[in-house]
Amino acid sequence: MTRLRIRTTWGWASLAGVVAAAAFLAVSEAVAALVSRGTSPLIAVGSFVIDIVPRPLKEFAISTFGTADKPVLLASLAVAVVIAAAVIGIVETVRPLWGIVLFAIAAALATAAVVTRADAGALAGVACVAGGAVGIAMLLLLTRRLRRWKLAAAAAPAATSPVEGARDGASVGSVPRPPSPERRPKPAPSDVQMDRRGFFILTGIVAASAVVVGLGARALNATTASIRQIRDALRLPSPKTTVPVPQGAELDIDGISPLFTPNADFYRVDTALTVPSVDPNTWRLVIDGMVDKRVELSFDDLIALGLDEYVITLTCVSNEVGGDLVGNARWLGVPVRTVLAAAGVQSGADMVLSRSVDGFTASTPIESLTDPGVDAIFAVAMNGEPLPLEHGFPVRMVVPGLYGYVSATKWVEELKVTTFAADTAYWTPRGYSERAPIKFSSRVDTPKIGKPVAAGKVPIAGMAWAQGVGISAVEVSIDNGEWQRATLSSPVNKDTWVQWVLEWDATPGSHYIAVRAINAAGELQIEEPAPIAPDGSSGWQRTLVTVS
Ligand SMILES: Nc1nc2c(c(=O)[nH]1)N[C@H]1C(S)=C(S)[C@@H](COP(=O)(O)O)O[C@H]1N2
Ligand SMILES: [Mo]
Repeated sequence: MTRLRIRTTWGWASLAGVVAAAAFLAVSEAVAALVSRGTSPLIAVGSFVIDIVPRPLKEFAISTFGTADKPVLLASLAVAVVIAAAVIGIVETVRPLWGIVLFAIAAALATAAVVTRADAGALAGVACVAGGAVGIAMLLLLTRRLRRWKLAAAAAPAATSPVEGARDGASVGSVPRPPSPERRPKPAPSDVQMDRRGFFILTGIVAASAVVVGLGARALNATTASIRQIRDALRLPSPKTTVPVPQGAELDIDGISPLFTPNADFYRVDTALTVPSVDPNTWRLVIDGMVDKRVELSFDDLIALGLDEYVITLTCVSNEVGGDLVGNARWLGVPVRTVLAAAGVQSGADMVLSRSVDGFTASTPIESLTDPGVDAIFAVAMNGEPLPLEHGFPVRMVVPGLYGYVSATKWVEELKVTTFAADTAYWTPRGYSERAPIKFSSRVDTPKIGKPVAAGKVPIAGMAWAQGVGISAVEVSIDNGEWQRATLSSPVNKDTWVQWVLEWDATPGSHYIAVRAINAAGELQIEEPAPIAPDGSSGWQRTLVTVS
């Protein structure tokens, strides 16, 4: 590689380094907004540095700057980052690839700092790695451009830039002379000028994009973080009623799903690119459409209606037979019918279109929301805590017996009482049915396919659900043998899944296991397989177990 002299390039080279670093931070922050919801690599690295600052220095900072110690430390960190980025830019310009190596080391250190933060998690590390890759690409791009310009300038000192031209000739403020073609033979933009312009344009574009993306993502992450704090500080009143869990509701079997799905393990399905940040203090629920009077409720208004506990198993239409897009939780909420009654549903309405702050809509048959026998609720708590942000904070709907996409609107803000003829929900034009009751189903949790078990007594166990009706039996067939009745856990209610188990004397070899449920209405689970679209999968799960 041709050598460039630092003296002629250091300024622009520093700029290239700083802009590449800005791209790194912006992309990290943006990816963090998408994948790790509110955790910020920037803040994580800052906190990490604060944590590792030696105690004497920390004490010096506190005694010198008082409560401003953290901003001062962060500002020093920012200055350090700018200096390091500038040095990397210079190194990469005069010694190509060495700057990249330094940049990669810095990005790796930042990633390590981020993933070791307890509150950031591995996904924030992914954000850092993505940012690092983009930063390196930008550093490469910008310094290559800069080298092209500077090398061309060094090779052609005569075809010089206007700045240098001004130095040897016309002085500022002098009367412009008409250009004389004899003395100035090259008025068209030279290669040097083109390369110079190329570098400036590219630097400008990358810098502007980094600022826009970075600030946008930072704002988004900051909002999410502040809503998270509001949620953490929220104290909900105790429910008026709770749901008793009967003896024997939970079987003690290795590998079976727990009766209540912990929030952290609860499946999440939504169309939201980033989790909506909804402040309960400004949130409003509007009931409008075919109603006698439009109703608007604040979060406090809703809570003031009184909370009751419900246990309802939620299921996604995208759940394949044997799949895990199903979960069970204790919810605290208010019946939807109470709120609809306050608005007064007009005759002729057959559907409620619920709308989320993010534009998602669900079409729920009105009887599922008004029937006193169906516990359709506005839920505000899940398993003993306010709804997690990703599960619809501050308020979502939960309707037993209907797939989530036609009922379980998260971050709900409006219920429009309407008709199926007049309104269409989000998934309806996208290949899914406008009505979608849950097809009751059963699944094997253990033994798992690909996980051999030892011969002898082996429990075959799993879950079964028939929301709104209940499960009356689960049957298992081994190697196409007779259907045997499994033992069921005591159901909490008809809307909740049950566990089942069949003790099996496993003999070495491969065995087929099939499972099917019978609901409390005496109907047999549909045997005919169906894909998830348009209204949910069906079929009996058949799985293969290896016994050694
Ligand atoms: N706002 C909004 N609510 C939504 C969805 C969505 O995409 N956006 N998806 C629905 C679907 S398809 C399902 S299965 C459930 C999933 O709820 P969960 O993510 O809390 O498990 O939410 C429903 N509510
Ligand atoms: Mo779903």
